[in-house]
Amino acid sequence: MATKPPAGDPVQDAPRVAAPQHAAAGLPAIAHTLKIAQEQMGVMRTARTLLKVNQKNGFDCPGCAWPEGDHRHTAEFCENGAKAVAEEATLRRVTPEFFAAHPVSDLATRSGYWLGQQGRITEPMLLERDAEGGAADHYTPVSWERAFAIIAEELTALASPDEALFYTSGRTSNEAAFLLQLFAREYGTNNLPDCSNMCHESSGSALSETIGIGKGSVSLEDLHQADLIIVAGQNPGTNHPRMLSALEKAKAAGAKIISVNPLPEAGLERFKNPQTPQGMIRGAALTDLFLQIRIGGDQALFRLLNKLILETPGAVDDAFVREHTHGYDEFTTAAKDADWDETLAATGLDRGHIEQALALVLASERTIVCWAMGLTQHKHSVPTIREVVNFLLLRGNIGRPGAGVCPVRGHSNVQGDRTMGIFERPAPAFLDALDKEFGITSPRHHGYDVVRSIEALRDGKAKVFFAMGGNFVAATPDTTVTEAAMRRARLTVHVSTKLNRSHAVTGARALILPTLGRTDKDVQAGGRQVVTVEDSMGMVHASRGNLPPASPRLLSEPAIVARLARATLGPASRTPWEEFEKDYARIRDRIARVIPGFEDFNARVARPGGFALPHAPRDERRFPTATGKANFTAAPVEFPALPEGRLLLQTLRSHDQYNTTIYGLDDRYRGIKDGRRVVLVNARDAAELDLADGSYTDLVSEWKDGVERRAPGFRVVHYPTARGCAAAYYPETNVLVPLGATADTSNTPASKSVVVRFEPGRRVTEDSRNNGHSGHSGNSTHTTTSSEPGHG
Ligand SMILES: Nc1nc2c(c(=O)[nH]1)N[C@H]1C(S)=C(S)[C@@H](COP(=O)(O)OP(=O)(O)OC[C@H]3O[C@@H](n4cnc5c(=O)[nH]c(N)nc54)[C@H](O)[C@@H]3O)O[C@H]1N2
Ligand SMILES: Nc1nc2c(c(=O)[nH]1)N[C@H]1C(S)=C(S)[C@@H](COP(=O)(O)OP(=O)(O)OC[C@H]3O[C@@H](n4cnc5c(=O)[nH]c(N)nc54)[C@H](O)[C@@H]3O)O[C@H]1N2
Ligand SMILES: [Mo]
Repeated sequence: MATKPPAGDPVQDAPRVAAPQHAAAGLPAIAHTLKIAQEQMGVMRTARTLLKVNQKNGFDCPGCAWPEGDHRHTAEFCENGAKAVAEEATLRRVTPEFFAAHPVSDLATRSGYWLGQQGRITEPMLLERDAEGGAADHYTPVSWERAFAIIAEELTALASPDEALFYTSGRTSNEAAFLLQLFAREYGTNNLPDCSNMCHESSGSALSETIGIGKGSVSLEDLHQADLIIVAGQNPGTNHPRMLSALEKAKAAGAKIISVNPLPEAGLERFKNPQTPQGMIRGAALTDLFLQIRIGGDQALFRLLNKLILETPGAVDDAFVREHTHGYDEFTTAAKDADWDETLAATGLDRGHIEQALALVLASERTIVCWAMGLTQHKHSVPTIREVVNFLLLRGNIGRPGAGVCPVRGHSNVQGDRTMGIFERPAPAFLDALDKEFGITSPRHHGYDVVRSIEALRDGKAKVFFAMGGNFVAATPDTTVTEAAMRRARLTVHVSTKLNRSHAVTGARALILPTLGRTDKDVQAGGRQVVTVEDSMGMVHASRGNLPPASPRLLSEPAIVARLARATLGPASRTPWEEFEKDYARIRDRIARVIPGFEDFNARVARPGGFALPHAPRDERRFPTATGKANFTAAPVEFPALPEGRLLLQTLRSHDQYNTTIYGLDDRYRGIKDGRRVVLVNARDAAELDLADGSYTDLVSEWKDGVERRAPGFRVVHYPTARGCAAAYYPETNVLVPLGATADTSNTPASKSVVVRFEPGRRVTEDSRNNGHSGHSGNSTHTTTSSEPGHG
């Protein structure tokens, strides 16, 4: 049975490159899925597990947050969902013997791919400074009791609760998330940074201000009914594959699709639906109009479209504007200034394309705009998304069937975690309800988000770091700075399923707390448990794992928080933590009493398919903003400036990764095989910059702080990206993203628009990776990529 991890740690910068593909899914997707799944799980478990994904009595796919819909196929096929499941349900194990054989100094030289391939963690592990105060080099097994005692000891020793940080990655269930934020607040801090800070925070910021709720306003049914769907800054073929079925269905009903992207993404070009015979062979063309935009040009594009709509007689929905909106005059004044030349420069598009887009927009009665990281991770992301809202408001495209805003979320429960109160800037009304229910006094001052957490660690203001999932040091920007900051902590704790880079970059003491994943059966004193999640469209439903847990020594996430709370808060806490651990229905009872929309939670989530959370703009065209109306906004148009000889680098996902989890070394749709250290550059830019295809280059980022950040040894690939733009995979390129380069208002790292220059480089070989690595120089010249040590 092929469940052994690969022996070596392959060098990742010598890929084979072929032409990019023009269609997604189809037979190769099935073949590739079965290969990866069987390597990890064997044949039987593959069949048993994959049949349960997203079924009404099964578990919620840990892949993405795309909704399931009512008519689920048996095994709605999704290649990358299957890979996410295989990664978790693997039969490989990381045992105490593994840690005895691999000191932390060894783990620190390994790639993220190698670490993840080792399997599920089976026991709580502790790394502790030795008697002389030096750092120990091995994790050793520790009892759960001792682990909680250590965390409690460190937390109670802090001068202030605000010296502790509680990070959440978006796979955490509603129940665990609710307990974690309750514990943090009862303990005394709002320091609840989460992956959302790096992800859709810009969407949340822009939407709450303009429509009054930071979530999307469409259902799956709306997508099926739309006349026009604009997909901007998103690669669904890889990151939300089930969305392609929805787009296919919309097309079949007559919808048009515009895709706005610097890259021609295969999934948006053509979808070969493996569910239907004709889909497998021919597939459906999806995109009607491809706007190959320059990175960061979207605000300018939407602003000009808005001006053109305003100039078209009868194009504005006057009644909607009058009745439901605020700020129209100021907005129209700003929009009138939109300028063709400036827009063409900002977007790199030609006039004809924009006119075609306008024609499709004017012909549509029901328009939806979908977006993801291509819009959220720029300095001007919040005004960009506000401009998208202006665009939809103009023609009344919010709060009626087939129309609306559709930020497509990433992690499977990232939206639910926020609903549960994982937020460093909670609303006072939320805290009031929490305090009333539990008889506690939550702190009212804001906590740290992700970037501010790193700064606090760096500056010695935060000393204990606790992560509910995720891979903090690899996912965050400015790797060299971040890793040095993390090493200053007194204690770092990771609740994890799999090994990752963050376990090798630790504070003075470090704990790994192994936990159940979505696929694992969860049995507590009160019987078999289910958890709940919220998808990208505000549907809440149950998730029930069915596999025997990876080890008998795992605790569930709710159990970990409950025990941590008891150890830390002691008998003074009146919260019934023990009851919560025994029976998650008791947690849901409390959620029902604290969070609006969850009334009668247990009964409603027991229904197949769950229930929809209320959404005032969608349901009743009511906009709970400061003005009581939907707000037009009028920000100045911005776009990134590009100095001579530089390109704008976006850091994105390959087809074989889930964020920092690397499933494999291929990016099939983009024609890349066996390697990740590649940089995609337009052939004409490459000619000007003297970057031959197949040559090796160092990427050097330029930022106003004057610090030089370098990621060495990338293979140049000539690729049909927009002019002036380049693309390379994250997390290897996070070393290039300055900590201070964030979006205005949302503070999201601007990881999609990094100004880089190119210097001749060399392939990183097996030897150079094991010698040349200095993990945390922290001084003015950063010359290593410490997130993928050795590959840099
Ligand atoms: N298999 C798989 N699924 C995933 C994930 C994964 O890693 N693997 N990650 C999950 C998570 S947490 C998230 S947030 C989502 C991420 O989903 P995506 O946002 O689709 O992920 P990225 O790979 O970052 O792709 C960004 C897209 O935006 C485009 N883009 C970049 N800059 C611009 C720009 O300035 N303007 C426009 N219009 N387009 C631009 C890029 O070319 C690319 O197509 O996926 C989720 N699902
Ligand atoms: N340069 C650049 N940086 C980025 C991005 C980018 O596009 N470019 N994207 C950003 C985005 S959108 C996001 S969301 C973040 C992602 O940031 P994170 O969410 O922190 O990172 P992941 O790689 O998703 O976390 C993977 C780890 O989660 C753990 N895990 C998996 N399942 C479970 C579970 O069920 N329970 C627990 N407790 N742990 C589990 C495993 O140990 C695994 O190693 O990265 C951000 N960083
Ligand atoms: Mo994300």
